[in-house]
Amino acid sequence: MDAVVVGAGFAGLYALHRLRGLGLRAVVLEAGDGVGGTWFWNRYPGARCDVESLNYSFSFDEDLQRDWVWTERYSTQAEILRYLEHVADRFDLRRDIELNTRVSAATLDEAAGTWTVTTDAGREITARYVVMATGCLSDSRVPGFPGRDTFAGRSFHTASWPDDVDLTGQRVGVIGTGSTAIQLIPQLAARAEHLTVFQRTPAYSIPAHNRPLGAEQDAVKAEYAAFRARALTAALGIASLPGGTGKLSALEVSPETRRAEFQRRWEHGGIALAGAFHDLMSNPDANHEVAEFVRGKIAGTVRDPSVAERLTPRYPFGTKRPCIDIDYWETYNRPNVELVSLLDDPLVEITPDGVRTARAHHRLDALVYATGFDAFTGALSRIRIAGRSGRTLAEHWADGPGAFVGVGLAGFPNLFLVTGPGSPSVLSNMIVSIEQHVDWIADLVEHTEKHGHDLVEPTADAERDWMAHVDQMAGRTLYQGAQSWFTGANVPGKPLRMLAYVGGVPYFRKRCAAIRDGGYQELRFSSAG
Ligand code: NA7
Repeated sequence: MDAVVVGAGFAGLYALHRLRGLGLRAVVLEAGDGVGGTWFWNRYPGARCDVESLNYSFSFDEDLQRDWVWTERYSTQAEILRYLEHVADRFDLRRDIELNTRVSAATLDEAAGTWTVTTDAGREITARYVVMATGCLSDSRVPGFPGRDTFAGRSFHTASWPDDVDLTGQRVGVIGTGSTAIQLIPQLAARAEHLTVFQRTPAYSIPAHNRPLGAEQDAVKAEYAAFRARALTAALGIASLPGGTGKLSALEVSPETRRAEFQRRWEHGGIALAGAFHDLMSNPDANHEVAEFVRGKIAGTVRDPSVAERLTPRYPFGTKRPCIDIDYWETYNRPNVELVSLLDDPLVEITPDGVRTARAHHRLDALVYATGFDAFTGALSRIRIAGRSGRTLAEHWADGPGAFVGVGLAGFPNLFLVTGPGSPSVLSNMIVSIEQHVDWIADLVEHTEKHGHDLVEPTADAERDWMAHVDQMAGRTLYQGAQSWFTGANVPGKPLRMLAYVGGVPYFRKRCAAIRDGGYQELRFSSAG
């Protein structure tokens, strides 16, 4: 093949489309038995995107964006999966996608200028280019709780929700209170006889105010190009946030004005609150104001003050990804929902019929792990990637993961990451970032082909300088040092580094465009052998 793409989610589907457009013979290898990536796997009750549908969709094809009809402000997993299946059919992608095919290794042959991609089944495919469209949140993790394997009931991670499970009338436990759990908990509470939530760190959550999409969809479609253009000027790559990112400091306005702005955005719903003032993520005092605002909402919603207190986060707002919910705080007012704070009452072990904490044994029929992912690097680390001189990606990343503009790795020519570490990725609308990365990769491949080069990779200096910039920008914010999957702190032993670029979508795009327009000075082109 000319190119192998790993993964058939948003990134892999678009990469196949673009590479084909260059006249390359490309194949997508996908571990699942369907397309959709993240949206194929995460099918727990309540799974939705926390970016609005009209933003969280491909912009590369005018007819596609006009024809597809979204039904709700925030799409369900099922609807996004239907959309991706439609994309696969509409652009005739399936004939070059191999499902049930997990990639285990990718090895560079320097002399030939090719990569050999090996699958779990032992098949080898040789290609000149490899695109790792493996997702930022695709490698799920279940911590090694003592006794985990002794549990006699059903237990599973949210990213591998079984088709045949029915938790109606059961005693159910959930470990975790991140974005996933916050979507899941109200759904489980409505069907379980009893739901026990095991919470380590409380979350900040903002109501989605989800609703059916009415006339606003037609209004956006009437000027979709302008709507998409506005998204590219927004730090998060999202159009239509009321007022965008505020120009003022939270500390330069009166308490009444500040509160009114927070309230306006709270009522709008979703991530708009995080952009109320420009310094919420850089100035601890400004951050304190928005954190206190959300704490007040929790206290005002959860009726039992001791439950409200345990649900109240005390770390800076937004340093763990803020959650967007439907009836999350209200769920704790239900009589069948119990909150166990593992900070006060640590988890001791999992037993055959429940979870034992320091103070009690919680009897359960089913146990759900909403315990998150090895973000950014987990899926890549599972593949043995060996570049020049046999040096592996694990060796390359020994001191901390990174990539030149989140895409390229020195010593790994012709291998590209999509939304890898060092790109805005999860701090942006993923679809905006995926399209930008795939387009940038396609332009680079085209340039490489046109000029008769065999191999292209960033220089070691360019990669180091970019990641120094990523670190420096993160150092100006409250993200640095956060105990979150943003920094790898949720995976024991993972080197700590803020892996998403905090500089925003517009600057990142400008920088990538300048590299291309400047003739790729930061990259090294070479001949095989
Ligand atoms: P997250 O946001 O990583 O949440 C995982 C949750 O699991 C979080 O509350 C963790 O608590 C908890 N957790 C993890 N390990 C443990 C252990 N050992 N003991 C107790 N609790 C634990 O993953 P999600 O799936 O919710 O969301 C991921 C992203 O997907 C989300 O942000 C969206 O972008 C989509 P902790 O905070 O580590 O104390």
